[in-house]
Amino acid sequence: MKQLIIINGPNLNLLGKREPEVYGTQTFEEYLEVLKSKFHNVTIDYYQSNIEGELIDKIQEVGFIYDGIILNAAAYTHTSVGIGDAIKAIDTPVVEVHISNTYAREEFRHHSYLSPNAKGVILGFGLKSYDLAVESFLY
Ligand code: CA2
Repeated sequence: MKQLIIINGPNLNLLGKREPEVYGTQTFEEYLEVLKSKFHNVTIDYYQSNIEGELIDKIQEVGFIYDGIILNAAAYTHTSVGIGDAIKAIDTPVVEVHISNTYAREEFRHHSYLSPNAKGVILGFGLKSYDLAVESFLY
């Protein structure tokens, strides 16, 4: 059985609780249950942190064991050389995910320090971006 992990960055713990017009009304925990039942032939673990170093620690911890990492580093996407370096340093492929279409938003969201080291990038499909990322690891 493939072992995947979803790693979410800062403020994504507020999903479903704030800014529903941008990020929707479902909490990530609710969505995760639906996702897990859809892909019952895959193990999907979940980790969220608001702290850059904790995200890097988790990437290093799973990055030589898991089959895939689905990473939404949220605002750190646009600022973190450290998370970009961590993705480069590990063996496990990383698919970068965003809920919103970052290219349709402010200019500062158009650049990612992660994308050059990611296997691929999926963005703009709401929470369905995560479904598509899981699927990308199945074939
Ligand atoms: O679209 C995405 O998934 C983002 O990674 C979300 C980040 C943003 O900084 C990126 O540019 C794009 C922000 C996550 C904040 O999540 C919230 C959720 C609910 C309420 C407030 C913030």
